[in-house]
Order: sequence, then structure tokens, then C-alpha cells
Amino acid sequence: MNKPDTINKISNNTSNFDVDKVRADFPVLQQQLRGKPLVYLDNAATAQKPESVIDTLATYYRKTNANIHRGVHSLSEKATAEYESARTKVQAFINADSTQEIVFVRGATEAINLVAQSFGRTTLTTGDEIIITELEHHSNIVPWQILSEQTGAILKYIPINDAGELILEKFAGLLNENTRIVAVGHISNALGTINPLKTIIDKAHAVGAKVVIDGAQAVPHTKVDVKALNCDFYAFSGHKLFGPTGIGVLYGKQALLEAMPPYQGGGDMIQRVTMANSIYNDLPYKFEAGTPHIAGVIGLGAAIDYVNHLGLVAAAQYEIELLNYANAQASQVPGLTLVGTAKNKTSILSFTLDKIHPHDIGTILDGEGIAIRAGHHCAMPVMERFNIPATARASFAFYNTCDEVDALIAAIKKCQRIFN
Ligand code: 7TS
Repeated sequence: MNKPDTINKISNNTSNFDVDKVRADFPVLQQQLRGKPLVYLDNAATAQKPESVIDTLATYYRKTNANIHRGVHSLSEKATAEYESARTKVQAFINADSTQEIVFVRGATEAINLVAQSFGRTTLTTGDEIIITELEHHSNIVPWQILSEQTGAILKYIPINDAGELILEKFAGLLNENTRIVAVGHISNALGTINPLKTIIDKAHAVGAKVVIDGAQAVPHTKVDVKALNCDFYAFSGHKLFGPTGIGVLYGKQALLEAMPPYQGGGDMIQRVTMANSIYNDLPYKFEAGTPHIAGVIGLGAAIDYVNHLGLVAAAQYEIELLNYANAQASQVPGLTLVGTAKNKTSILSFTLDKIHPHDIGTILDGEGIAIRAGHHCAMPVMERFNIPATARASFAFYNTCDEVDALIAAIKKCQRIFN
């Protein structure tokens, strides 16, 4: 990534991207907190919701609410049609082959646990190997540690360099004919590093391993094409994609999902139940036991409509310019150390500041109306690698502005005045 000393502010109204117009779509951004305009820079934790998503949820509950796949009445048919239409939107959004490959889950966390417990537990045995990386969110570490305890499989980690990039030569050394699963984040939540997925996936496939991608931080910032990537599984959460909480997606290649046993048992995932046994439903319903988060799925469909309408490519370009601006401003603050300086990164400014604890930075920034996250970001191995307990993290979305970056930098300087 460029690290120029100075960089001009981007206009709020470039020909490609009108950020003022975009901001007007997000009611939460219109408020003051602690007497200051809210500067929301915690988008990696959860993104804000546009009016269209909020309206879709309210309209669903006002006019459509009914259970799906079971009612003969009109309202249930309407709810089912809206739910399944959202599945088609997700399929198109990530370019999956079929809606049968789109499983609705609670979020990226549940998606990864599903793969570990259904695919992993039935295919791995003692001596098999799983490779993950030092960059992962705990959601893409702990499920594999649990699987490793259950099966006797060995868990290995691809290390990272001082910039927070995966050391691919080391990956080549970890791979062998025993590697069964390679699980990698698309974009790091702690540092913003964008991983070279295609290379990783091709190398893993060359030894016959299956590849699980944690896309939680990627879908809001980059166009994802699961067919072009040729990954076996791809997981993401709706709430980071401007949709509701409690809903997420597991994409899996159809042949793999067909061969996998159910993750949970209950209503809707069966064709027939006798007292002796059960015949499971077809994909994707085999993996959607019980009443799902119907409103959440329909709201996620609205979020995808919103992002498609906005144009993810133009939004991503704007975000890169915004990060370059933030990076240039931050580099000029003496005592500020950026953590994570990968050449290929997006939307995350993780830093330490003198000897000030990140939680104190977070608290002082909050007093200025600025929301950031301070801590280990559920990526403790990353903190261990850099030998720090925590960072302060500003994470951007396409509705953030250079003026907000200026407010962040001014508040950082205020922290230094208070503590030094
Ligand atoms: N994977 C990555 C890369 C993430 O950043 C997160 C959440 C998850 C998985 C889990 O997503 P969930 O929706 O299932 O909880 N990341 C963060 C974060 O950076 N700050 O708060 C949550």
C-alpha cells in the first residue's frame, strides 16, 4: 500500500462516488453522541444499516410475518417466496452455481463450525493435518482446535511477517499429502491484510486438501466470486454487509454439501421421520434445522440489493483512497505506530500510540463522538506475533469521510496531550 507523507483529501462528491448522498441512506449516522457528530469507525465489528434494510425488516414484520416452507396459507407462501428470493440474491452476489449451495446460518462463526463439525469430523482422523494462519479471527481458530481434539488431526499455522502478510514459502513447507483442510481468512479483521487466496487455494488443491475461506471482512469491501476462487467453502456474516445481525451464509460446493451429514436435527431438515430413523431433506434445507431467521434472511437480501445498487467496485475504490488518506495522516503523528502494513490491505487502521493503553484511547475518542475498537480484536495470536496486548483499530466503510479521519487524528493528538 502507498504510504505518502501527504495526500490530498478526496472530495465528498467525486464523479464515481457521492459519499454525502450515501451517508443520507444511513439514519444512525445522522445523530450526535456526547454532543458531537457520531464518527463511526467500528465497521469491522458491525456495519450500519441503510434505511432500505430497516424498512424491509419493519415491512416484513408488519405485513408478511409467517413461518416458511410449511403453511398452505397465502402469508406463509409470501414469506417463503421472499426468503427463497433472498437466497437467489446471495447466490448471484457471490456467483455460486446454484441456490442449493447457499446455506443460511447465524453468521460466519456458525458457518465455520458447521464445516468443522459436519465435514471435518466425518472425514478427518489421527495424523491428518489442518492448516490455518496466525492472522485468523478466533472464529477460524477455535473450531479447528476443537476438531483437532476430537479427531487427533494436527493443527498447523502459516506464519506472518512484520507487515502482517502470510509467508507463503512457509505455507509450501507445511503442505503435504496429509493436509485435509486449509482454512484462511480472506481479509484480516485485526490488520486489514488481503490474503492471496487464489495461490493458497490452488496450492492446497494440488495436495488434495479442501479450502475453507472466512470471508467475514471481505464481502463488504470486495467483489467475491466463489467460482473464480474455486474455494470449497466460503463463510460470511450479514451484519458486516450492512444487513441484520443473526444471519450469515455458508457457501459450499454442492458435491461436498451432499456428502456431509446434517449439523443439527429438527424441523424442516427432514423429508420423513419414523421412530426408527429419519430421511434428510435435500440441500440446502438439510442444514437449516428449525425456524430460521426469516426476517434476517429477507433483510440480508435487501442489504445485497443496496450494495449492488451502490456498486461495490466504486465503493471499494473510494475506501482505498480513504485508507491512503488515513494512513498518510497517521504516519505524521509522532508516537503512532501502525500495526499491519501489508502491501495489499483495506479499510483497517490498527495502531498503538506511545505507551497509552488502547482502551484509554478508545475511551477518550468516545468522548469526542468517535467509535473505534480497542483490544485484541478476537485475534490474540496476531497480538502475540507483534508482542503487544492490544491495538486501537479504526475500521472504515464507504460512508466514512476524510473529515472523519481528520476528527480521528485530532482526537488521537488530544490523547497524547492528556497522557504525555
Ligand atoms: N471472521 C472474521 C475475519 C471476523 O472479523 C469476524 C468478526 C468473524 C469471523 C466472526 O463473525 P460473526 O459475525 O460470526 O461474529 N469480527 C469482529 C471484529 O473484528 N470486531 O468484532 C467482531
